[in-house]
Amino acid sequence: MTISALQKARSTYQPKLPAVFAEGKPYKLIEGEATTCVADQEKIAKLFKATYGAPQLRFETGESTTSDKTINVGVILSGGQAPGGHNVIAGLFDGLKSLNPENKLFGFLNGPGGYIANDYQEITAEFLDNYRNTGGFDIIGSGRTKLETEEHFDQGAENCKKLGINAVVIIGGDDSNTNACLLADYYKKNNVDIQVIGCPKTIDGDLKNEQIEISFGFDTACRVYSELIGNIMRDCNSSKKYWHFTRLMGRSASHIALECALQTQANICLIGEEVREKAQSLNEIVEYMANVIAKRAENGNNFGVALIPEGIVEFIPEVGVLISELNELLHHREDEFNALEDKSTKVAFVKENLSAETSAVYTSLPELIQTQLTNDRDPHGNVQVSLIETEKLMIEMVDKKLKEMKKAGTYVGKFGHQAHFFGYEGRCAAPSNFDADYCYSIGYTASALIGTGKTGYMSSVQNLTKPAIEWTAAGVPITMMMNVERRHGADKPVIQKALVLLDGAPFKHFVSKRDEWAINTDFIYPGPIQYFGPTEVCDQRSVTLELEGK
Ligand code: FBP
Repeated sequence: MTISALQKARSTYQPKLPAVFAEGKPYKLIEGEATTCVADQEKIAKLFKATYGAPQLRFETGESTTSDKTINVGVILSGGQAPGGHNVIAGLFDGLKSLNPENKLFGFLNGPGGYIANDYQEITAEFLDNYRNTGGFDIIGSGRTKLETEEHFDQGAENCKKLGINAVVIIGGDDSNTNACLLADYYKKNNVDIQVIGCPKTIDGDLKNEQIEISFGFDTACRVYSELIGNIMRDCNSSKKYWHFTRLMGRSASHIALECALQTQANICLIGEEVREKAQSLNEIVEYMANVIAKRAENGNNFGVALIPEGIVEFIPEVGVLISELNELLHHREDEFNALEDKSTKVAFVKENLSAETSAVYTSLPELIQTQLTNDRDPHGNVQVSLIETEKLMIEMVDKKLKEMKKAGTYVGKFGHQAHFFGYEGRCAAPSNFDADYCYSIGYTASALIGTGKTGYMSSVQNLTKPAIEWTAAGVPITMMMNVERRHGADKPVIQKALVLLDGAPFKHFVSKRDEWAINTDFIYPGPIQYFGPTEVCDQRSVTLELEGK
């Protein structure tokens, strides 16, 4: 197999570990106080009788408390790709081998579906070596099948039994870790001898809390997008003729857009959580953007960069209502809808069957967006925001608004525009040094949790603004992160999603600067991720992490 010169050089990179694991010394487990959960304590305690209330854990150098009996472990990659997944597996593998060289690691193929179907591959040292420090989840593949019914759990246990597997590591986002928690509780309650450990993954950065400082992949993905945004900024600052409307991934939370705005100082960045808090209508958002464009035009600057988080559509009150009415309609009348022949009859069907007010909102949207809103739902019946071209919606509406302003004499410029969507470009990038180290440490910590017989824990590496040697390795009971939410008409225990906090340091910093960045051309050009060189260039932390750390 031919590999790039960078991949070859990068394969020799030895990811850094927290001091407790770095020197291969024995380590011991320290148990903290019993825990509760973020909300709905009684309900969560009842739902997770076997695992609720477990103590927080951390590892320290000292007389070993780990078992050296042979362990076989299964690993699953779940959901969207995030840079560093291969290093979680590498850390897990190396950690397991350090406990006992006879330990084995099996990868279930293509996500949780492989766990149910017993599709697996043994991960050997030779096989793994091709994947160290690389992006992607292709080592074993990923998938979005949900592991949530007792039949799935029993089938998985049956498959583990055949392979002699005593522990399963689920690398996933909030939903997959919620299911890891259900799985751990189910096995413990039924005396099934399989431990379950979760690892916090998602570029969206919305699986975080006091114990999980950031999900892995966020750092690298944001660096890739910021590099591209910076390049676009230099281009538009050179030709001075386009506004670039750029949509960024993030299914729900706007962390990615916010981080990219902080890294590049874009002229406009919308934040979904603020839109919801202020109940801003689509028209108000369009007015805000048009006013910034008009103001820059007054100074002769008919160019700029606007960042739009893909999840924003669901935060705009009237569009959020439209999407949930649409989800209901297409769920309940799916067959009727699917039988319709072409796009225009589908759009007409939707217009007729929404409530009058919502139908008016739908009708006011550009035709392209009307069609996109009726596209296929995800496996849970929700609209797939990554398929809605909000950047084009905004361009069309802003263009209309600017024409009105021109007529009224309040806009003097020329609106040339380009649309971009950055998402898939960053999800499989070679992990930054931070993600390479962080992921390897998360995997290694997972092996330590397994070696000490724990279940229902998320592997947690903390103190991340400090150099890796000062990081701490910990275990957090997944139940601690749970609350009860209404999902599809039923109360469900779920890990609380971390949205952008409007009183948090990153957002506050952005607010203190955004008016300046809107009018001036204060662009920062971050350039590509650097893997080799001075530490201030290669080991930077995301601005979000730095500001939250302070
Ligand atoms: P996860 O939450 O599973 O990590 O995935 C996040 C994400 O990358 C979102 O940013 C995006 O909306 C979505 O996945 C796209 O999903 P898909 O890969 O199925 O197109």
